[in-house]
Amino acid sequence: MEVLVLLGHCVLGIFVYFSTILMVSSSVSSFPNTFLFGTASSSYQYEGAFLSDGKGLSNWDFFTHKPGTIIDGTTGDIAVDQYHLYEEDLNLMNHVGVNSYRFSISWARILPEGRFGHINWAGIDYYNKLIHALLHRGIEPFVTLTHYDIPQELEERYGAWLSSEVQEDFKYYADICFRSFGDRVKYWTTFNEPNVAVIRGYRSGMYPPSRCSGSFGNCSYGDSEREPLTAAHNVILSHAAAVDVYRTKYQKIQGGSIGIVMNALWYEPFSNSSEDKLAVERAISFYMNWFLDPIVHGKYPEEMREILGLDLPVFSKHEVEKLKNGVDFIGVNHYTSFYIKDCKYSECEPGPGNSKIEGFALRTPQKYGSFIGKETEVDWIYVYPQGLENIIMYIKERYNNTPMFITENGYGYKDKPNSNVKDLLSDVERVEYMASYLKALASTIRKGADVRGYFAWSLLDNFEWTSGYTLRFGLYHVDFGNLIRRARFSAIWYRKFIASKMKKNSTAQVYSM
Ligand code: PNW
Repeated sequence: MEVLVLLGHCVLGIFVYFSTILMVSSSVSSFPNTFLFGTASSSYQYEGAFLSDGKGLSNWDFFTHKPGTIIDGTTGDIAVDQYHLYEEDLNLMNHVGVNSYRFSISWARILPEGRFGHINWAGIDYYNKLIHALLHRGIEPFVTLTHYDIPQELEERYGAWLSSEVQEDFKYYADICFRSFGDRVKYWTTFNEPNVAVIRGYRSGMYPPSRCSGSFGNCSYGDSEREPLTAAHNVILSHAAAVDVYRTKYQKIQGGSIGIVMNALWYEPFSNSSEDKLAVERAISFYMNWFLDPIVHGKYPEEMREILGLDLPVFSKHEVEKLKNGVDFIGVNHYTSFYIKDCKYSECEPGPGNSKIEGFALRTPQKYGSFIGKETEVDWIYVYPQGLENIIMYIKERYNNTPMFITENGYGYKDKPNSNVKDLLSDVERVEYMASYLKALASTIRKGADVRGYFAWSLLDNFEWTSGYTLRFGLYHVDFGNLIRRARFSAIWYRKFIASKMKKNSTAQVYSM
């Protein structure tokens, strides 16, 4: 019915629909049979049930309940209520035809007080039911241990990522997850975008624990030039501790793999000058290689050491040994690209880009009035599919073609409260975006990049962090009044796309009781 309404009403839609199918059909053979096509989500943005069945409070529960933190004053208390509606959502996934689902576990649902309290068996039970329901449908679970949300207890006891104590907590939590779910979960990632979490948590203060200093933001506490480095260091060592547990206790028996998910932007130099080109290298290092270099090569990037000196923590010999080759795969969240302008050798105004913690590189979406790619309704997304190709090839070279997954890629619209059903569902620009990025992805595979999966962000509209419910990233529209889900044009398009590229069940292990 909705299909008819959409196609009937939207001539432009039909045109784009067929032209995008044609656009991508040339790459039919680029995606291997075992390729994972899925959608991605996270516990805080989807689950709701924030106090149900013994769950503890997370840092995000705490943060969203403080007035003035979220643009529309909302919280993830209910979100899309996947905690109760997961069967319905998995049916939608089956309808789209995905063979994988990326979700995250709520740490505070499993360990309400971190390692200082009890295991919440009701939480374990929920994820067991979810995993069972996925495997029953031939959908492979792809699990993130922490997607920004941590038990608030850790914040209050010792300042979470600012203390090395957190490594013990993360290791303890990871061990419980591997032990409880690892017989069925074959893809694990430790962190989602720790670069975004520490930059927004400790440099700009936009995210919990709202710490920053000086002109970096408006916070009561913090040190924007140092704390992000300490937090990142503890994240990296926590990652290494969890990988060590997995490799020594579980991997041989369970046969899965483990990685980390980074937010990866692509940057083009603002000009052809060698200064701007060097600034691009620094920008990538200060954003992504900051975490990946230690995890893969055992040390921080040279550019960071040079600029930050002793502000940058040091790994002990023993830690370096533990760190090296600390991933089986790299998860890449990629949405957009920016220009980079040098602020090391060139004069820049005081303000964004002009600090050592940013590597003296200024990020800007436009040069001389023209944007790097088509603007969207989300103020940080510009459509530049070449950026996906470039960042994948960059990661391939720098990290010895470690297997990669595109763990997020997606397109958002502003919420328009008074739209009619037809407008709510005809997301033509999203289809164009996805088709162009998937085409760029196919090209990297043809060029030899070992990319093994693609997850669209996201199946459903959901709680978009500090933007609350004002931005919509879903292939399905969600009415937040009654939680009804409705297929958008993009859901139907993705279904056709996947059907033309893969055989279902090729990798999913069907689990039966
Ligand atoms: C991701 N950037 O964050 C998160 O993993 C999701 O939880 C979120 O809902 C999604 O993107 C959409 O916003 C990002 O600077 C943070 O390009 C920063 C960027 C991109 C994505």
